[in-house]
Amino acid sequence: QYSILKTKEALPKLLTINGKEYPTSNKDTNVTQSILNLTNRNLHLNPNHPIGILRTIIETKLNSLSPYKTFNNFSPIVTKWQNFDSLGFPPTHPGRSKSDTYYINDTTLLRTHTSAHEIECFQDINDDSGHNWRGFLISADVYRRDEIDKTHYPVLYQMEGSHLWTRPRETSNMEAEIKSLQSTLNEMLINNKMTLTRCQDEVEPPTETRQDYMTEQETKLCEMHLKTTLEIVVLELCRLKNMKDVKMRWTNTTFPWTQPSWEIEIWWDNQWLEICGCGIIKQDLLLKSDFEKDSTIGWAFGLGLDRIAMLLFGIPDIRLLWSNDKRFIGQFVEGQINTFKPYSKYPGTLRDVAFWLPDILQDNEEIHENDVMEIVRDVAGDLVESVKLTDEFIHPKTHKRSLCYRINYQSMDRNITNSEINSLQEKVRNELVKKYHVELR
Ligand code: FA5
Ligand code: MG
Repeated sequence: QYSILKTKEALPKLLTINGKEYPTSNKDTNVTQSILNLTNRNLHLNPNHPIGILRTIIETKLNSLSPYKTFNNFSPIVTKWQNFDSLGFPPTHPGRSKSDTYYINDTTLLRTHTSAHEIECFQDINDDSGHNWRGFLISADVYRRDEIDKTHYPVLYQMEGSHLWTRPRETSNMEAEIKSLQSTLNEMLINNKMTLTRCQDEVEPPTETRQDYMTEQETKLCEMHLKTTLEIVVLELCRLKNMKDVKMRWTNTTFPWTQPSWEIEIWWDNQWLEICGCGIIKQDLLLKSDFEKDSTIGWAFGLGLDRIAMLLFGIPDIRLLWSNDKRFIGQFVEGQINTFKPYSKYPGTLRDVAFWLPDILQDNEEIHENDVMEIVRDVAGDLVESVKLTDEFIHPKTHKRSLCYRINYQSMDRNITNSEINSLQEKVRNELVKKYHVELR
């Protein structure tokens, strides 16, 4: 699908990505083939992957509050203008550097955040006037040059959201909308017996002043609407994780295209974890998106999905999110926040044990799968990965019942030798006879 791009020396004149050709340059091109190979994984669109599950949960919650148009299929290749200039990043901003960003050439790059699509989404909902969209949601993979370890990966997933009000038609209703959001939040707390503590940062950076084109009242209402909406999202995630006492804080920060701006941190495992940046959209960006001067106000946020997914699903290593191993992907189901069960990277060895049940166990007194499991656990301890019933039948003449169990012997941290497995299997067989008087086959 992609043209070969192995080393700087082998850099082709043109790079073909998803059927489109991009000129390269030795000076600017720093994207590698292994990074390009990640651009078509679309974990956020996989309904049974933690990233996809999380994306759906948040999208569903937000759409229950207001109609947001969703955009989940943007190409990761954007212009420097989309990613930086249009948002007001100064020419010297460190995020632009080749050490932080994957460039395809001087003008084209892999987006470093979903904010790169804000303008086209604003334009889209502006044109789509038949619908009463109140804003948009974008989910996508974003690329940042970084090391690879347990918590860092060159790709992460973000969800961007925005909410707009047209003056004065919609702004006149802001107070009522906020009241409604606040009662939704309070109901969530009461119905789920949860508490929400908003903490204060010790050294709070100064609050940015409001924009001139907005009144103090509008700025306050926009802030309250934004914060209540995102608190509802945080509560929803904690509710699904069965967390009762939620601690979070809002910190002042800056982004080139919002004013004022904030970050959300949540208290998790005894530390503050930053999950989201947000703020009130600068009028300049709305003007670039073809809204009429002074016609519109609104907020935007950008939420990091990977860190939240790792916490909610108990995933210890960010690289697991990119695994194709069935033992990983097979653990997650749409709409559920299952806790990840670690598996061994050493291969397992399957052994079957088949036996006839004694007469007294033919009908009522069953051997439960858990009983077999317990015997195996007793004998093999942590060297057993799973025990499954694989066959069961009744002999037509003797009416005896036969069961076959398949045991997967597997260690988390070493290879187990065959003779070791043989001796464990022998013990399991002996125990079954001793405990349940089965007749081994
Ligand atoms: C942004 O990317 C802004 N585009 C967010 C924004 C949108 C602000 C709209 C205002 C309006 P930031 O670089 O802080 O901001 O990233 C946002 C979130 O992405 C972070 O809070 C974090 O949850 C996640 N994130 C960022 N970098 C990483 C990383 N290296 N690993 C994991 N998550 C990350
Ligand atoms: Mg940040």
